[in-house]
Amino acid sequence: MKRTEQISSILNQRRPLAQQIQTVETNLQNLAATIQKLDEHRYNLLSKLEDSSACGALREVDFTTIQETIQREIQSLDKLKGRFSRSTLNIGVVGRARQGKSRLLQSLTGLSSSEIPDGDRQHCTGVRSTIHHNPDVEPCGDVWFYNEFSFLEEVIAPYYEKLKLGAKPTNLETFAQQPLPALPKDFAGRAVEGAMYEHLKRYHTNFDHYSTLLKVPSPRRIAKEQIREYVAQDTTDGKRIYFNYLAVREVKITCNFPNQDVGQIALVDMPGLGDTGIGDTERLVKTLARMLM
Ligand SMILES: Nc1nc2c(ncn2[C@@H]2O[C@H](COP(=O)(O)OP(=O)(O)OP(=O)(O)O)[C@@H](O)[C@H]2O)c(=O)[nH]1
Ligand SMILES: [Mg+2]
Repeated sequence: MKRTEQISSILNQRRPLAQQIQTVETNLQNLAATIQKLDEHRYNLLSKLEDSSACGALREVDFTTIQETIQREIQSLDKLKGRFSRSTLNIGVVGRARQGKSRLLQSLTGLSSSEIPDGDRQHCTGVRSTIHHNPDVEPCGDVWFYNEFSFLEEVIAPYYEKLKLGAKPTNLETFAQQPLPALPKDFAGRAVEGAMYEHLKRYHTNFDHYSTLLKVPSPRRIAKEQIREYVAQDTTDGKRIYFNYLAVREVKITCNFPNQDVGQIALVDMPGLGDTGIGDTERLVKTLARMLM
């Protein structure tokens, strides 16, 4: 079987699963509606009943927890449905920094270092990018930035928690203008925490280089020539003058794969593990989930 057919066959096997998930979701929504009615009925009964032990027993039924569980399940199913409905097979590459992940993706697709930056100096890939094939448009990128809230919550707060740095900054000005709290003495000489603290310093020291991007609407469309300055940490000749990546949550790159037969594959390029200092396990799990779907 040709590669195109093999990829299509996997995608076709996956689609009916999205339908099945939809059925389960609808059932759960009906269940939630029925429980809501039961709950209303309970309140009606409570106002009429005089038997105190029966009233007590009725009050004890915990519909709230059941409803919360159902909503959580619906959210998880929604995510799964999204994955099974995709029109591409997503393949991610995970590994430590400078092992050739980006270069491997270049070889697989025939793309160049302008779309998938690689580098022979230090850590190169700065953010996760998903690379899609579309022969009908000019190659370009769509960049999603963190905003003030998500940047503080998802990027900065975990450093403050894991490194026990005290109260987390509640706005960008506080983060930028106040000096970083010192690393607690318990962590002195510890490699992992020390490296994490260096990463946090990178956000703090270079704040002025990327902070305006936290206020621009997402996604921002960029030309192929600009991709590197949003996803990489250095220029092709190794100059570490790029800081945009610190404000970037994700980049979607659309281009024309020279190997058209793998067009229905989307590739996920990731920063090397150990590079961002935090959230590696979480990132790994997310990427594996993408690959398995
Ligand atoms: N000779 C040779 N060089 C390679 C090979 N794979 C990667 N390289 C080079 O090794 C260097 C690092 O490769 P990258 O693809 O940037 O590594 P990475 O794993 O993406 O690194 P990070 O983005 O920092 O995590 C680059 O200069 C690549 O061109 C290979 O198979 N042979
Ligand atoms: Mg890379």
